[in-house]
Amino acid sequence: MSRRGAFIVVEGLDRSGKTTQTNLLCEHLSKIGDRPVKLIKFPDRTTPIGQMIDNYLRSKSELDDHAIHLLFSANRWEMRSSLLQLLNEGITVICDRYAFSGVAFTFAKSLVASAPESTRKLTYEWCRTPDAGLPAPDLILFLDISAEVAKLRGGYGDERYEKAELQQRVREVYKRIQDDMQTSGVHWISINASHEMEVVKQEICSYVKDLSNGVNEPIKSLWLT
Ligand code: T5A
Ligand code: NA
Repeated sequence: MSRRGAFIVVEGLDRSGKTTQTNLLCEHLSKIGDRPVKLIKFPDRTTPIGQMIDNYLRSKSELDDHAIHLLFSANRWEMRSSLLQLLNEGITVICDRYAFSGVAFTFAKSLVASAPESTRKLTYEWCRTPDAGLPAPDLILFLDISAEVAKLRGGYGDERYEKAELQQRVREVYKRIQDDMQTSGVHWISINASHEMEVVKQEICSYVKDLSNGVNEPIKSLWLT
């Protein structure tokens, strides 16, 4: 396995089906590819930083919006060396949420009318900066769904960010990130996630074939020019 593993990120709104689809994708790539596949997710709630994030998301603690943003980013940086090691060992890595969630959710908060003044002053650039330099994915699969349809799915409403206005803003910010990524040459595919699970799965599978046996190019860095 001289080729490094592919790094595939799945993004989307809450309840868009990321966990369902990353599991299915993992199975599919294990079948069609010539190498092991590993599934990771952010936030990784198992580390000390991840536990702070978990408490915050479940409203067991309060944090300034800047501070929680930096914790989400730190939670990715603490995984960086093991992520690179997996890819360099030739393992395909599928990642449930990444830096794009970080930007989408924090910047969306700044667009909500009732946000505190310091949060309303957050800029898109500020939101991107802490994640600049992390390993860049080879492919981003964005599960697109309206906040209304997502809301009808099981469990919606338990965590802090699962509110209609914020989710609507998150979807808008993801569109901006999509444009941003296309101009930077990173492959971003938007998938209609309101279809049945099997239909979404088939569409996702149609985009990953080329990556199943690894990648020849070096790993790029995110948001560095
Ligand atoms: N966050 C995250 C930040 O603010 N900054 C960051 O940097 C990061 C990384 C937690 C929160 O943290 C925020 C974003 C989030 O608000 P999380 O732990 O990933 O992030 O939690 P969620 O995204 O909320 O994960 P969910 O479990 O809610 O949603 P999924 O994974 O998108 O959806 P899934 O697969 O669990 O499916 C949800 C339900 O819908 C059904 C499933 O069976 C399940 O009941 N379902 C479908 N139903 C109908 N049709 C389909 N096609 C379906 N697919 C799934
Ligand atoms: Na999930």
